[in-house]
Amino acid sequence: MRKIFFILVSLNILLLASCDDGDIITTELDFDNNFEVCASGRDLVFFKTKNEPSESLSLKVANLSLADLIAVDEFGVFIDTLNITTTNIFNYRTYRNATLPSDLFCNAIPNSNVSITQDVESTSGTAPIKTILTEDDDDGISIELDVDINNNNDTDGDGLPNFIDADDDGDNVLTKDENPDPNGDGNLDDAQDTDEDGIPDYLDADDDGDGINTRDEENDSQNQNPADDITVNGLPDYLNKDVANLNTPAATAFREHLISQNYVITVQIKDIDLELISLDTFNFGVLNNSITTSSRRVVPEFR
Ligand SMILES: [Ca+2]
Ligand SMILES: [Ca+2]
Ligand SMILES: [Ca+2]
Ligand SMILES: [Ca+2]
Repeated sequence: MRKIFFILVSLNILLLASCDDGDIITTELDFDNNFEVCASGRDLVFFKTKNEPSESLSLKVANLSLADLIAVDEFGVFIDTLNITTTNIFNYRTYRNATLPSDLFCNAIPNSNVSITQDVESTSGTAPIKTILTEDDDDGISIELDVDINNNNDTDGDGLPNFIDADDDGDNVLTKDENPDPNGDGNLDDAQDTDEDGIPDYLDADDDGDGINTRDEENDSQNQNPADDITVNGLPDYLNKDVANLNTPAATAFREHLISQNYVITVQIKDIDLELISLDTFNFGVLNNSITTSSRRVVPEFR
């Protein structure tokens, strides 16, 4: 009789097939680290597939939505542990198909071209899920430098820490447009400093040193964008110390900020029993899906 055992070695599963003649055949199930998800009614199916040989691992989850997966708390974290049951079933399948179709899961009508050769399931175990949200201002400064270089997590005091503040000095000119790293080498020593006062433009409230704050140099249109107020020579007034119009109304609002969001959603499979297969812990991987990237818009309170 042919017996099949699975053991966990590091992050990989090794398939040991003990044949009648005593030979041991070892096959590595080397799924990559990503998994996918599809919604079916009120249920989700987490799945991952591979070819050569064609195999899949899947977990059906009842009463969980894609929105639930990114409903993080104030610290940007969502944690849940799903029970693998007769409702939430974990499956390992092998297929006769040389290449698996992209619509393998979540079809109301199963793909008639798919031929399953082996289908084993576990109705016990758990599936811990963890989501971690990271946000960035995409301002051209790494998150690490955005925090450290200023020794002040919120330079302009607008409530947005520098690593998610696209306008670090609150002058209504985006940091990425104030040339914080002209040669793009990650070293900010060459940051643009128009008035040469030792404070780079992206941290300087008065870039040209004419005594008028940059955000107040909107001589043409008061639209929270000093970059489009140009009086002479094609140079924005906020960078031209020879243009300082004291009659221009002072700024009354901050510009809108766009903050990008990235959700890293990981799933583990613990203590499953696939008939002849048992696993303590298997890293199902990181979700690859469009819901993991998003953004939010903020207009900081003016101060
Ligand atoms: Ca800020
Ligand atoms: Ca700025
Ligand atoms: Ca300066
Ligand atoms: Ca100025």
